[in-house]
Amino acid sequence: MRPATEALVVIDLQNDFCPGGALAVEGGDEIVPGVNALMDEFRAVILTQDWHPPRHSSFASEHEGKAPFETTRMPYGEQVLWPDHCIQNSAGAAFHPDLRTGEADMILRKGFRREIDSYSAFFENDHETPTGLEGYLRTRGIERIVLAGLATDFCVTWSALDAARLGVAVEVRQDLCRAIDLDGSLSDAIARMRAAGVTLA
Ligand code: VGL
Ligand code: ZN
Repeated sequence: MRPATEALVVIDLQNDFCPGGALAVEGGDEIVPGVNALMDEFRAVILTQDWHPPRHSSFASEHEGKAPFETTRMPYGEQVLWPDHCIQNSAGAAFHPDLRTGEADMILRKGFRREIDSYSAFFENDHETPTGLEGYLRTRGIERIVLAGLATDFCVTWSALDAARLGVAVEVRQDLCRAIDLDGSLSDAIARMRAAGVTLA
């Protein structure tokens, strides 16, 4: 058992990011058994859930003439446009059916404001609007997090970089993550995590 100062944070292990889902990540479902097993080592387990209202501004379908995986300029910066995914209360937004959700101390939902996307578990994509996770970790005395989940090069990386910026020690279990990998986004993400001092296991 690990010390109470460490938490496992499982990012977006939801049906829409698994094979057959709206924004399927190759092999996304393969990590479920390993993530489940890892939960037994931790005194604190947090799950995040991508949780968009219908017509969310990150959906390509909201931008005329745009296709999924193209980008657009939003007031807060460049935004990749996605297929409609993880719509609140839909089957696609549910956790993978084999994930041990009962082990979670907290389930953190993000991306619920229509006008702004939220990849990171800590901040929305403006890098300013907090989700509340920092306060949760600090008030529980958690100083180190281990990350697993989907997708390596988006929500996992953005969460890891924010943790490092906040002074929370962070390890990414690459074997328990899978990537979308748009135009080299995975190698880019790994380089940025390395540079930020994230432990890549
Ligand atoms: C994610 C794209 C859009 C993720 C979420 O979980 O990595 N990616 N929404
Ligand atoms: Zn999303």
